[in-house]
Amino acid sequence: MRSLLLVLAAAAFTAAFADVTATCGWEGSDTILGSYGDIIASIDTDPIHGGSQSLKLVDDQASGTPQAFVAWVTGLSDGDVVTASFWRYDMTPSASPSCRIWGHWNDDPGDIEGYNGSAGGQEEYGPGTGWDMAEYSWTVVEGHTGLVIEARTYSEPGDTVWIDDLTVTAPDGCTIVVPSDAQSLDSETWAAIKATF
Ligand SMILES: [Ca+2]
Repeated sequence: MRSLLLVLAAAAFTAAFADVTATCGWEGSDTILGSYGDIIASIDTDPIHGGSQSLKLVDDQASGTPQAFVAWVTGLSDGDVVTASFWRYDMTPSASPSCRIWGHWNDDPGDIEGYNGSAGGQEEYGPGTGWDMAEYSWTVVEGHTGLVIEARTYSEPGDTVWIDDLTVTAPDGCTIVVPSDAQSLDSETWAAIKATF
């Protein structure tokens, strides 16, 4: 929680339009905030986009599209815009495994598992020639107050993608939760965040 607050405070003082920004490079031991479907998330050291670690996602279900929750934005109002990006890695052009950035509404600020419908996401699956940046912007509609940002994997069981260098920007006054980059705060950090809701 401490690192998150520092990020938010720094962003609030420096952003031109008073947006709040949170980042994650998976440089600590936190992996993901939650998931839908069966996906195995772990910290890896090859390949990496920045720093010395990345997030490895392995599809662990027979069919469908597992989702790894990588960020959670609360305090939203209609018309607000949330933009998120991360770098994704696969080496299979026009074939699985692939990865897209996606989102769903969650109007319960106390439960990351809440679900209030798909918010849509990225159309294209990337070139599949190494690292490329996946980015999407959502505009809040229909009274939604929270958004969970997902890394979706499109793959067969066992297929693997990596992601790194997540950035999420939301209007001033919103709260953004991302996995902590702090090495020593890992499990305590997320527990503390959950306890505050
Ligand atoms: Ca990294």
